[in-house]
Amino acid sequence: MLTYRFTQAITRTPGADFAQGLTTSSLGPPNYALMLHQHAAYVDVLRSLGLLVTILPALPGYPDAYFVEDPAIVVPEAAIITHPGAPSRRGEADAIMPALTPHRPVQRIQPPGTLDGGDVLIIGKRAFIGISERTNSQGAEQLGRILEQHGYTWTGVPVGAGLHLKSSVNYVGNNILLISQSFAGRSEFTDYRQIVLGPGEEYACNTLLINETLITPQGFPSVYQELAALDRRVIELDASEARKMDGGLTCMSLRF
Ligand code: CIR
Repeated sequence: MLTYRFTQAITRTPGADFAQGLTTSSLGPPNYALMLHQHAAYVDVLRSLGLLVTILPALPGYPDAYFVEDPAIVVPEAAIITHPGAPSRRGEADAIMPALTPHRPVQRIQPPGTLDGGDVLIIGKRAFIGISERTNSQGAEQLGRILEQHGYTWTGVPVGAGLHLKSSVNYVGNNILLISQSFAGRSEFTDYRQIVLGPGEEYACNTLLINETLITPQGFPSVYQELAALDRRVIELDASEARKMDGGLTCMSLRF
């Protein structure tokens, strides 16, 4: 099942303080000029796919705010503003709201529930909500109830290791998931065919499906080959600087 067609995206320019964002990576210090360059290339690709892209300005004091996927979830029926799991990111929720109110009725996750959009994988009318370091079971339950109001079913998925659910599992169309070894075969995902990525390839699980096109991180040639064998266009993008900050291609936009 294909998710609905995207016509728009919201992104945010990385701030000069972006290197102060949260990270567990040991890939070295990120470079701001390169980050801006890679972000601009990302926006260019979204535009080349026909999306109308809104670029919000950097948000001083919130170095992770360009990972706009986390403070909101957008479905055709609503926008849900989250209560991000990391205290340093909570202010991003109010900041993203004005960009969404023109497009969707807005609902909100309330504390003590916490939720990051990176934990939310929606495939058609089915939602998988990761319970992770950032998303607690109250947050998942609140989102699940909101989605139920709009006709969705949902399943909570314990994430264990890794930042978010979508660090390890993403939908690539045609009923296929791109999934890390540690999630492969889990009971929640048995309805899908799975392309399992092995050790060293996990980062490429964070591949973004925009309508018929897959955008995948550069540097994973065998993953590229597997994706190219699907009946889709595949675009590689260098996400090295976002990766140093534990982020990837899905994290840097809200699509709707
Ligand atoms: C964080 O730790 O919150 C950011 N440095 C990275 C967030 C990545 N977002 C995502 O995977 N959706």
